[in-house]
Amino acid sequence: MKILLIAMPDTADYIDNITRQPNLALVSLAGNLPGHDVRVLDLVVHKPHLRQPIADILKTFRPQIVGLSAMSFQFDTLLRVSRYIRSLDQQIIMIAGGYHATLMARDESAGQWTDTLDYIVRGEGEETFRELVSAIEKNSSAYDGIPGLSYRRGDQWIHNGERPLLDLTKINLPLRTARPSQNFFFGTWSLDVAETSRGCPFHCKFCSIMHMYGSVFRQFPVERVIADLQNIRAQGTEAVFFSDDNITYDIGHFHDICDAIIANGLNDMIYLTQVTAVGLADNPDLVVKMEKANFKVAFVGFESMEPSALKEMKKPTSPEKNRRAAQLLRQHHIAIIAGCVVGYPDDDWESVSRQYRMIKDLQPDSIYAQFLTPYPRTRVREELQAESLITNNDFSRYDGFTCNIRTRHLSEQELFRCLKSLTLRKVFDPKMIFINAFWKMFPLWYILTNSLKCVLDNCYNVLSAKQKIKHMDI
Ligand code: B12
Repeated sequence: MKILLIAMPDTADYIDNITRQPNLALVSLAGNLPGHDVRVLDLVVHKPHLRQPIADILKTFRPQIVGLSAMSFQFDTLLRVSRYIRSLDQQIIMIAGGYHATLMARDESAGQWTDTLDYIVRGEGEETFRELVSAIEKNSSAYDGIPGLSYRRGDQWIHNGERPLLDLTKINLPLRTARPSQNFFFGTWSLDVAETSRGCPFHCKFCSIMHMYGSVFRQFPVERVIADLQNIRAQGTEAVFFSDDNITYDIGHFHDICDAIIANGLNDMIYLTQVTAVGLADNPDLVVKMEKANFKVAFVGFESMEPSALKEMKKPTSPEKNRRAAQLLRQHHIAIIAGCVVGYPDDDWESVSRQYRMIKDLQPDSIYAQFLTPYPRTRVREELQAESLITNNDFSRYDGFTCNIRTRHLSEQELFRCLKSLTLRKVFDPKMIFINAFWKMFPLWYILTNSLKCVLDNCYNVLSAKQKIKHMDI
């Protein structure tokens, strides 16, 4: 069968200013559909002009099945893309997957999807999607035997039981050649995304992944990871972002990955990854090895320097661990993107400013400052709802950088203005400029693309007290 897989174009402001990431899920699905002709379209490459590239590939490739992937803030776009495709070709079978579809398939709001979607794949998709495609190919309507599938009967969804978590040793490598173009970057490096594990056993209240993987952590075999990295290098890609939720959970496995990267001479590529502060702080020798393996950027979920806020959010770290992790990364020349979250129920202007200042004192190279966001089906959503602290339920605004809450002391506008003015002032803070690794890595790009855009965006944000909406032509 001819299968077109489409990743949504929506991105949060901060992301646009520093990276364009390919969707890993869809090339993983493509690698697990032997015998089928699969193409992957990352619409982020084409935004805001989406109609032409979609119409072109429908005309030239003529897919029978279209699979669509979206996070919660991208799902509105998914529905519009799906309806646009239907307006061009009534026969196409439309299938949705990914976070929002998994979280909300059984929610009444899914009733609004039946005009355009035929199937929903919940959870990990490699096996469910393969079984669904072969059932469609055989024209069999025996869908009730496929775990993890929701299928439409008229305007009703029928939900099959959950699929157990996949055996990662049985998942084929991603088919990265299924993408027509490799136009992705971090700064001035060409970029691709890979994974060495899935899942995280922690229970942070704002996180959605336990609805995908429960609290189970699974590792991919080291040989498989190396084979995947060799595929990426063979395409001439310079840098790889590891999308693991918690690559520092199994320290032994991460050591083995670094050793294998070095042993296979793959440390001529640049590595970026998300890490936990606690994982690094307790394992300084790991950071030594990360440097040898050519890790250059670490996205660290510090989240807060306030013990009560960390406790409140069940985030297993402490201000001391955060400081230690930051110190180790700087010592080993790994740039720090500091993740921090503001807008906890008791936050006021002073506490948010203090938080931001304390995160800045970790001397990061960039600050990824988000508002506490009540993503669907998270513990934090229940708690904020119970206190009527959620000010907006339109999930298309849930990109982490738009404020959808208030606190007991700040309105949504006040909280929004508070963080955006701190973000604006940061650009001119000598402490964030002169020791900044990104300045050294890509000076011109960092000034023109990152800093200038950050200033323009946040001037607009502070003056208008609202996040700019990015419109697409669909
Ligand atoms: C990599 C990543 C990023 C990257 C790049 C994302 C991108 N390409 O845009 C960066 C760091 C930029 C990022 C940013 C954000 N992210 Co992010 N991110 C991830 C992360 C860690 C990995 C995603 C991934 O590649 N997983 C590996 C692949 C193989 O798994 P998968 O995507 O789940 O796909 C599988 C299934 O979902 C399913 N599937 C998926 N799509 C489809 C489609 C079809 C047709 C089918 C059949 C099946 C299917 O099958 C796949 C294979 O099993 C996830 C957490 C996670 N582990 O998934 C968070 C996650 C997706 N991000 C999240 C969020 C909220 C964001 C932000 C909006 C805010 C923030 N927290 O930073 C921003 C903004 C994103 C943007 N685009 O601007 C949330 C989404 C929650 C929700 N309800 O939507 C997650 C779940 C994190 C969390 N802790 O809750 N993110």
